[in-house]
Amino acid sequence: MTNILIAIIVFLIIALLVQILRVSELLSEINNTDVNEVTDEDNNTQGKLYLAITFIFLGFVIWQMVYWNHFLLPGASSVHGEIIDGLMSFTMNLILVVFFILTPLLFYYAFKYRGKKTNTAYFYSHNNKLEIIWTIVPTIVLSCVIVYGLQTWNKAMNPDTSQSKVIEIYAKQFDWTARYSGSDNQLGKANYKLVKGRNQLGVDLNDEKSEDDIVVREVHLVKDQSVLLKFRSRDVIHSAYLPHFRVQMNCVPGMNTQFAFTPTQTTAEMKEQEGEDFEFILLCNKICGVAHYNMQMKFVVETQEEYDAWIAEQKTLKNTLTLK
Ligand SMILES: [Cu+2]
Repeated sequence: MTNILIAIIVFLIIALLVQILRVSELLSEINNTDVNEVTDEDNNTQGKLYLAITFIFLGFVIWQMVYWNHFLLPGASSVHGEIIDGLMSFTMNLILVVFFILTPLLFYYAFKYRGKKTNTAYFYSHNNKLEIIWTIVPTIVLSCVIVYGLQTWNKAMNPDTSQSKVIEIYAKQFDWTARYSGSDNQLGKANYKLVKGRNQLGVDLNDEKSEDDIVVREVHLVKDQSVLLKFRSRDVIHSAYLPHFRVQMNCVPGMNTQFAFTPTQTTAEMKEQEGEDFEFILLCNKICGVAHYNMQMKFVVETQEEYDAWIAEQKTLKNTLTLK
């Protein structure tokens, strides 16, 4: 109802403006003047409005940056996340510096060269020196940004995984399940054809590597210890997203993808920093269906002792499936 009323009001305001315009046209016809003629006074008003807009617009940008700053993620909680944050702040700062220099100039020149009755246009075809400067300077700056970006990508995507603990993250509509590879650090084979009853991941129980695999609904990691997440999806493309670790990887049916990282802060340390409600979470970042928003799994980062105590309580998959 409110929306209909707003629409009617907007329509009436437009109708009113049209009528005012019509009246002023009729008046000018009576007075024998041309309403479409632009006077120097009009140009002065427009020029000053440009100057006012510069301050209002830049003020609004600064206000947004300060007022909404708390919506940004806290600093990265992983080794590679810190270099990704570094790239992000470098790029943002570069953009902001250019923005805060160019925007005032743009509006100032619109004011400075506002129309005047006595002005005539100056003919200026082109200037080779200027063309060279504004081609070469952006080329050098952008090339540096690209090289910096590629180096960051290489460091983040190709870490040494020889010592990483292997954990499988399994996506399906609409939840996550994790499988620890156990003491052999090797995941048993799995196949979608074996998905049955409580064996929701389709793990091949005849494969001896699966003997010590542990299936859980919450992931525990040890601080400063590298972990290699291997992703699978049962149905559609999901995207495993761990914002605090700056980790994101697609989970594609029929394909294995992976991401290795090292957490640098425990959940307890983050709770001290960000408040008691803080949790590391795994989200799905692909709109994969109606309950997509519900795909969440808790990640806990803790000390080696806490982790050992937790993992000792977990039953192996083989045990869970044979204990009816
Ligand atoms: Cu999903």
